[in-house]
Amino acid sequence: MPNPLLSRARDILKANDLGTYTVPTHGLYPFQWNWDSCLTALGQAHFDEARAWTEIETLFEHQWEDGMVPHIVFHKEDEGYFPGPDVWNTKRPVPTSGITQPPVAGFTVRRLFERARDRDLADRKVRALLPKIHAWHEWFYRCRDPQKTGVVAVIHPWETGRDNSIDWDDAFSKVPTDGVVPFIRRDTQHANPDHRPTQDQYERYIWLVQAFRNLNWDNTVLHDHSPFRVVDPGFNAILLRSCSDIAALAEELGEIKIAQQSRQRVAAGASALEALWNDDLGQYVCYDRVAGEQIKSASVAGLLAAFAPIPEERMQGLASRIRKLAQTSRYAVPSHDPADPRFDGARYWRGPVWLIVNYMIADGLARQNQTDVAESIVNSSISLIEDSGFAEYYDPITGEPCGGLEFTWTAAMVIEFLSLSATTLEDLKAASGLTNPNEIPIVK
Ligand code: 9WN
Repeated sequence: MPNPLLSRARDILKANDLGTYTVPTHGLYPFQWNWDSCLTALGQAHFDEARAWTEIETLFEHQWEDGMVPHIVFHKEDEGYFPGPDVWNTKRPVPTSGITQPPVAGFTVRRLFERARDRDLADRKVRALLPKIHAWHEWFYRCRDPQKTGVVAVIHPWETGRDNSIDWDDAFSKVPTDGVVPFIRRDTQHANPDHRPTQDQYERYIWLVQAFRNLNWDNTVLHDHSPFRVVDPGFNAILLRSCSDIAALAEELGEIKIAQQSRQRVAAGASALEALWNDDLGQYVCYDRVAGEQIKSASVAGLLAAFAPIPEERMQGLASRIRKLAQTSRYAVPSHDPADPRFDGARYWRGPVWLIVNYMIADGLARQNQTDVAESIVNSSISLIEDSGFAEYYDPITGEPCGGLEFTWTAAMVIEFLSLSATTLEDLKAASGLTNPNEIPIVK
């Protein structure tokens, strides 16, 4: 008999599918979001490979000429979301936001390709997508790492996808709020305001949007003009993993230049990541490029670094850190350390568990031989869904479902987790395309 969670997950993907893209959930998020779509495609592919490729293709149809792939594509008008296209005013043929999101597309595309049942289709799709994904990666290094440090900065908290993380508290306090045009939030009409960012944070989010808009969304100047420039280890780990994955694809398809450039990015980025390691916390942390110092905040971004090829010693460190967190939290993996007085189990990225993050951490741990911790994350994630349904995020202590309900990427991750746990963690390694572990440039 089919697992009821699997059919529920499939129903949610269908209900949120608008044909060529999928909304994260109706009401709260009525447009296409960048990393949501890429992770959603992984779930879709189990049922309909062609539909999964379309999800990624639709996103890349709205790539900017400079290479950036925007964080939201406003396909249709909808008054239910703030800030809408008029606030961004990016002057695109189809309106988009003007910032980006974690570049998980490279990872997704490789995984879709490795698992493809329709090989011809996958071959055609990857050949077309590869140069676009590579252009996005190169955009990051050109526009978000002008000093060529090897790691890229984000210039808006929304870019990290971890909007109100405790990581930003100090750095974000330097973003002013004067001159912000009064606005009405829509998010708090759809979701419990106690589970969402504060009004003060929203004013700073909008101040940045207005400032970038006044600079005509010119990515050659935004980085240096932004009062918020943070290097996030989780974000960089996703970029490095995607570079490494498209390098492998490019080699297979004979795209030598893409392969070489991507491998160079991985080598430089993986060694630059080392400067984000914090011995006191036993994990990676963010770096405030404006203040010129590490941000001593124990968030899940530092654990998400496991998704990238990192040295074995660091991987072991992250595994033991996750084991310790499991003693203070009923469900893995809290987005912030519950021992920190600033932890808030229900408020968005200040404590709650997010299934997509669990998925990427578990994947990274498994491919670098930390299978027991990976397995405990997979099992905890499935229990959470059994106990609390398909929410946007969850309180890690109580399991309370928070934010939007019937959530697309949660459903996609459930499909992934069930297919993994139905097999074994050895298959997770195989699923990552790691037929030969030496193919991944692990930094020693
Ligand atoms: C702003 C869609 C997105 C996710 C982000 C999550 C949330 C948006 C918002 O929803 O952010 O981009 O309006 O709160 O933080 O990770 O991509 O699910």
